[in-house]
Amino acid sequence: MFSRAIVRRPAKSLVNGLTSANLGKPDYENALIQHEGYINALIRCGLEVTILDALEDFPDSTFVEDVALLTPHCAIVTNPGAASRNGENAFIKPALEKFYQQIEIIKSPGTVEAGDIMMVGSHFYIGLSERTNKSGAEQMIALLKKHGLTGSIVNLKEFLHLKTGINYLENNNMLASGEFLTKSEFQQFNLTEIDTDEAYAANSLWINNKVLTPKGFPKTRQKIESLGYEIIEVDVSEFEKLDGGLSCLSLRF
Ligand code: CIR
Repeated sequence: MFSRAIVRRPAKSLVNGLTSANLGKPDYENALIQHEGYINALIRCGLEVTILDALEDFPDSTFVEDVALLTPHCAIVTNPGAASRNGENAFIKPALEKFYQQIEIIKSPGTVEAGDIMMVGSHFYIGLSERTNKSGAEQMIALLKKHGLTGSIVNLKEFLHLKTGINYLENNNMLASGEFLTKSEFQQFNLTEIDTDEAYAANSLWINNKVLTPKGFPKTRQKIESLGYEIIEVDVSEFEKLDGGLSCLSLRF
């Protein structure tokens, strides 16, 4: 169970964020409204939410999940692989110091964005992507080990980050899309296939036995409901325009 979350307000520069989505530029005012809706959903899940100020120099900084991995034992500040995001990491550390005594850091040449990391109990799956390299993943595994946790590497080709295409809903339930459906390490889980035309909703988010799903993906919603979860639908269409999903918008711990 989680008790807290950290989010960062979208910057006006959000409109210049990285994207491959081809859905047009996000609307800043609407993004602010949707971000508020997202915070309200976290509160409905029982979380106390810390809201950090926008960082205008970093258009993608609202995707705060990528700059740290928060575990029950330690926090690990990452080193983003995207040039325009490298530097966001320095701004998360002060916020984490309020909650964590043990803060570790991923160092160059290692790069990690924590959207590539999926927590399953005390094990962490780490995707090797365009943003997370082998050195970063190996540093991450060593740091996890130091704190009594384990990690393993997953290769990926089709998705921006690991959790763009696969997410754990606890109770052995996992949502998976595309290349993740057939990977051997995930066959031990109860895999729910997310159709290609709803692949964005593979990034649905378990929080305290509720599941946040993006608005507008009815097949996925129905599949998650049939697993027995209460759904909270959240409109994050402005963030979808920047390849960002529900998990990307917060750190939960
Ligand atoms: C980026 O390309 O870095 C942002 N536009 C989207 C980041 C999404 N974060 C995530 O999947 N954890």
